[in-house]
Amino acid sequence: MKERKDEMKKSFRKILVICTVLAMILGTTFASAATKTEVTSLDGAKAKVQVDWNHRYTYDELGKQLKDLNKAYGKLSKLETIGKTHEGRPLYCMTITDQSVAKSKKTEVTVFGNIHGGERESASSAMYSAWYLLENSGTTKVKTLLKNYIVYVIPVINPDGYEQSFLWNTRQNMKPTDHDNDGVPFNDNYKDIDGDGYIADISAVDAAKTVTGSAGRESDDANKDGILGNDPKGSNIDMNRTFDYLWGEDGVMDSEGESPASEPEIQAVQNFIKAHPNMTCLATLHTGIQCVLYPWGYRKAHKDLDDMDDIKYMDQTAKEMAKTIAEGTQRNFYYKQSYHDYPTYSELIDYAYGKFGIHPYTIEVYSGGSSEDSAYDPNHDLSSDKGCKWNNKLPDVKEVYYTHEEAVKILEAAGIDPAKLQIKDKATNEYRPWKASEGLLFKTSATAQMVDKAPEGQDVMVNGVMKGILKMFENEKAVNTIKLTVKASASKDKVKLTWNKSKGQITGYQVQKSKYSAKGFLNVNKNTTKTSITNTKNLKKGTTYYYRVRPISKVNGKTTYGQWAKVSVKAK
Ligand SMILES: [Ca+2]
Ligand SMILES: [Ca+2]
Ligand SMILES: [Ca+2]
Ligand SMILES: [Zn+2]
Repeated sequence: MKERKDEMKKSFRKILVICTVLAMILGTTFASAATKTEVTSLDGAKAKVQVDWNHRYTYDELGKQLKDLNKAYGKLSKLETIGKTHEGRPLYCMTITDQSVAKSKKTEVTVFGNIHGGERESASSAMYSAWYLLENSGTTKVKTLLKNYIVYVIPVINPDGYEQSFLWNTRQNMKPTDHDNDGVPFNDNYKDIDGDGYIADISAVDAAKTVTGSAGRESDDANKDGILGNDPKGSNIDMNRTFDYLWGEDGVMDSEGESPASEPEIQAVQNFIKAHPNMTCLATLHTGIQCVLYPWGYRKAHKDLDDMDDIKYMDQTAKEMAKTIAEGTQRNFYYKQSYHDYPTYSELIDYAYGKFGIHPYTIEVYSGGSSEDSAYDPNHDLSSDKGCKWNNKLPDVKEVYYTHEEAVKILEAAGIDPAKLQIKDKATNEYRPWKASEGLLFKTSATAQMVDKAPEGQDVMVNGVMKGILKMFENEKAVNTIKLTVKASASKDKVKLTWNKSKGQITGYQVQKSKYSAKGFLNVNKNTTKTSITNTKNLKKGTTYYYRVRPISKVNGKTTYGQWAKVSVKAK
């Protein structure tokens, strides 16, 4: 045994030497072979573009990451600007696909992120999908995917809101707005004046530290009216209520802007969707709850309406996505028709589905905080929002009390005249001067303390959500790319055809027959929803018949066909 072992050791050593030499010669080949193992957020060190998925990046930094990815994977990616924001920031769109395969043979899908500026986890998640696909483009899985799909990633629809949210979390865009009607927009934005880096809500308090009124929110009162933070950056517009679909028809004018698609960011998104009529599905990522939602936002599904098959299809896909994301993140997620979460008008998903028949899904990627029942449960009822929290410990509300004298110093250092400071009195709800008997209490919420941080476990979140997005891709094959597998069998006076139930936007199947292999085909059934058919008419014993079957997709009046799959059989 011993000798044998030594022999083995020797030959093993020889192999090692050969391998080392080979590795030196074929260094580059070995390196590229190594990238074939999947790179995830958790082992991102292997990636060409280094990203810390637990870091909160600025919009400029996200732009840099996209440019770096585009440089590193130029053959698979294209980085474009599809528009500009009010503040002049570019709206990026990254196209990811294997360009050697013709466009007509691929399914077009889109990932949108961050229509609501403060929901930055959604931007990280969209960025991750671009990063993941490119960094893993050497794996068989992603290679195949990029041959079959064109993936568009628009990671941030609202860059201005994204940036403002480093100061104060807001979902709005930055259309210039003059909240205090002094003729100058945004001339009392929030500003940290006590030097802790965050924006507090300020209360006037008496000697017993009981709140006597509100002193507004931290600012340097640039508009000099004595009221703190009364012209902050923010438009009062929720861009996800401004799409040109049933705009304004809810009868409540609140956050939907002046007219349909009034905002440049949304015009860019609408133009992008219009320019990609073959897109079959999209995901639009949000933060705030943990779920997958599908159309409609404005009304319930109804069994008598002709979109019911489609609604059922999206319901099933949303369920599979929610399940996949829950497993991937090890947190609970749910799914619902968007209306049942809460009714809304003129959302991106209603626009995309209502106008173009695209299957759109809202994915809400994160709900901060924790509740007693938020532990991951693999058997969690996917239709219930119960326990769908990320189970993170968020910072406690921070309260700092300043005596009148201390507060005067802080105000003066910020250029504010303490004698002019206005307090909205708690009892009268009217403005009045700040009293010498009052101190100030700075209260900083958990959200305000999180403006520059990513939540704990964001790296796990982005990876799990990516799996849900891949599930959406897989389910949503464009019908023109689908070729079925058809089998035929003959028995006395009968030919039976069966075919597979393929995933994708299929609403029916067309079946034709001919005596010739390449001509003369006539319909056996123009449109059946079944996956088998029995032909008894016009069969002559001993004659060979040719059949062909293709899938049909009819979404919102638009009919598309898949490829013919042929089979021949001799009648009995
Ligand atoms: Ca103003
Ligand atoms: Ca502060
Ligand atoms: Ca002011
Ligand atoms: Zn949102």
